[in-house]
Formats: sequence, structure tokens, C-alpha cells
Amino acid sequence: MSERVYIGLGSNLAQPLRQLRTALDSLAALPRSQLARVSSFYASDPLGPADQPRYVNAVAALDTGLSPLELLDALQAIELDQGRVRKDERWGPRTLDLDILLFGDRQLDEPRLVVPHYHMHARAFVLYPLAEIAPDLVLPDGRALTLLLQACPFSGLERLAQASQVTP
Ligand code: PH2
Ligand code: MG
Ligand code: MG
Repeated sequence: MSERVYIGLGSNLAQPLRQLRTALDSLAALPRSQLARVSSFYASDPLGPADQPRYVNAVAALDTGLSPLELLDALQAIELDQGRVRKDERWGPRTLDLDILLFGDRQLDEPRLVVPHYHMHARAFVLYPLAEIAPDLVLPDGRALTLLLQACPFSGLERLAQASQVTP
């Protein structure tokens, strides 16, 4: 069985656009998975500590037969592969952050994985790219994405002209 998963991508170190493109290639190559859609890239000021570079974010839709923890392991392997160093600083800079935002209609609360992702409901750099690839989405708790967007101003987000996917 395959489930639709939404993954948030973020980077603010070591050429963020390149980090995101490389990560998308790795997502496309995951076993038992198909990369279905990718949003545009968006730049924004850092949420959290202000003394770090601006972020580039995107959201991807993946259809996968992997279990949530199998996918989490695979995403963390990609993060490490791209030089992610885990530091204690909360919301600090990173070469690559891959967050499972939604996993089908599941609601998970496990030590390693909480789905839907904690703060996705109020973050413009998650909600707007997500709406671009899934405008009719309804969250597992029944709330429509359009409702969340109404409470989350676009201000501060900058949609980048660079294509998020290299066309063959
Ligand atoms: N991620 C963080 C902390 N702050 N700010 C923006 N704009 N985008 C992010 O992806 C982001 C952040 C930790 O995951
Ligand atoms: Mg994150
Ligand atoms: Mg993360």
C-alpha cells in the first residue's frame, strides 16, 4: 500500500538552493517511493535565533510504501549525507532539514516522530508551499488547509523564480 506523504525541506547553509535540489534527487530515489509533486522554492527570514542566514524552504509530495519510521530513518540519512550536524541550539542553522509534515491521514505521537509536524499549522514557509501542491488538503483533524492559510499571513515569504526541479 502506498500513502501520500508531505515533506518540508529547509536549508540556510552551504548553498541552500543546491541543498534542496540534491535532497529532491535523493527523495526521488527512495525505495518503494515516487516523488509526486514539488512546490516552488521560498526564501524567508529565520524563525528563532535571528543571527543566522535566511532560509530556503519547499514542500514535496511523496507516495511511499515505507512505514513512517522507515521514512524517518531514510530522511535522517539524507540529512547526514548532506553534512547535517546536530547541535544543541534549538532552531539553529542547518545545511538540510527534512520534516515529515503529514503521513496520509495518520496522527502519530511517538518518541521519534510526531505527525502532523508540531508547528506546521502556523508557519507560512510550510503552509504556502504546501498549498501550492495540495490546495484542497484537509488535515487529519478535519481542518482545511485554506482555513489555516487565512490565519497565516504570506508576509515575509519570498517566492523564488528558480525552478525547484531540473527538467530533463
Ligand atoms: N527551520 C527551523 C528554524 N527556523 N526559519 C525558516 N524561515 N525556515 C525554516 O525552515 C526554519 C526556520 C528549524 O527547523
Ligand atoms: Mg524543521
Ligand atoms: Mg527537522
